[in-house]
Amino acid sequence: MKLFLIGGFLGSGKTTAILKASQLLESEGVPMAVVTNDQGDQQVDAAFFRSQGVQAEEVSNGCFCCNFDRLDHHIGRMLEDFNAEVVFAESVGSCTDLIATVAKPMARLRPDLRMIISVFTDADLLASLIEGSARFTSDDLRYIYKKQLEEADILVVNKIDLIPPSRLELVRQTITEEYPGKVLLFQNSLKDEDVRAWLDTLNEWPIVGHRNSLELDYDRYGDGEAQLAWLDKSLVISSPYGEAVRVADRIIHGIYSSLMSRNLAIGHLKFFVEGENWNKKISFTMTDSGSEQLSGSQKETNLKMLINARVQTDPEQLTQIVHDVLNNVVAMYACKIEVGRWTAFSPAYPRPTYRI
Ligand SMILES: Nc1nc2c(ncn2[C@@H]2O[C@H](COP(=O)(O)OP(=O)(O)O)[C@@H](O)[C@H]2O)c(=O)[nH]1
Ligand SMILES: [Mg+2]
Repeated sequence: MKLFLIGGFLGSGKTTAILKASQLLESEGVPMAVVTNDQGDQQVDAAFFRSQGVQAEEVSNGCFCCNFDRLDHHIGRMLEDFNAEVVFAESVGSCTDLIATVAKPMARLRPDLRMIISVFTDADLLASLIEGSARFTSDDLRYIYKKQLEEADILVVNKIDLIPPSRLELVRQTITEEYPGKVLLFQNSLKDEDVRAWLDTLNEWPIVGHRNSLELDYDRYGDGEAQLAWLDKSLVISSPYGEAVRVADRIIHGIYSSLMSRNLAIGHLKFFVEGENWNKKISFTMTDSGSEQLSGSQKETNLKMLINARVQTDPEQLTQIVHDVLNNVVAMYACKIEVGRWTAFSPAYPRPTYRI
């Protein structure tokens, strides 16, 4: 079996690329599965993969490194119950140190597994970081970002469709200088051909005998992680007049606008919305313009919504922002919003199960 470990910052396009790769593998009859991973236990990515017919399990409440046994349990099940030939494991976007805490322990435990680490980076965000204009100002977050890139077997510069060739060239030059010897792919993960090329590179990858663990300052890593508060929340929206889609759009764009107006850097803000016969994932990252919408015209009286947010603030402010938006929307529309399970917290100091 092949284990494709996928790292890279929040919103860099990991889920998008994995989904397209899954569809390509499915069309070839290759049994595959995905393990998602995030700080909370209600994950938009897992719900989204399942809604697309992909076999998906989740490792919750912290990154793979701190929940290694859960990751291994899922991989074991995918091998035994499902005969998976390929498993994609998508790590938390603020996580690093995958070689020491995931790849090496896994290689000891499962020596027959072929493992390859792809790290995704958003071309626009990387160009902004190089140019000094990125929205996240924290040195600790930049530190995590750079450390993630250092671990890549394959470094995927993603979303190349969103920046002009001159900025892409700047990215190419900088990466080639700073990370010599890495295999670089320039990719638009919305395009079949590009994801096909990534899959081909993964499939042809030689078995890696040894990787160097990162030299990592865990205090800086822990500080960076903690600066991005996590929130997950499930809602049920009921509108007797069939306006639930419009209400959902107001919630989505209300939260986004509120974060932007306070100048809070969005790591990733994701919504998974389910109607009677349809569902949609809406996603905002540090680099996009927030224009994505639910298709507004259909009438629905009930919708389910799952919110995942990772934002550079504290959990209290994040909770308050979401709470205020929900109250405003209820005051504006004749609707009911039932809040189900939710959590909000600053991720704890990373304490890996193993570190080799
Ligand atoms: N234009 C463009 N958008 C992309 C590309 N890859 C991902 N996206 C978008 O970027 C956002 C975040 O993607 P996602 O896969 O959820 O990122 P993840 O957090 O790394 O898993 C989504 O809105 C995607 O549609 C790409 O290559 N080009
Ligand atoms: Mg994802």
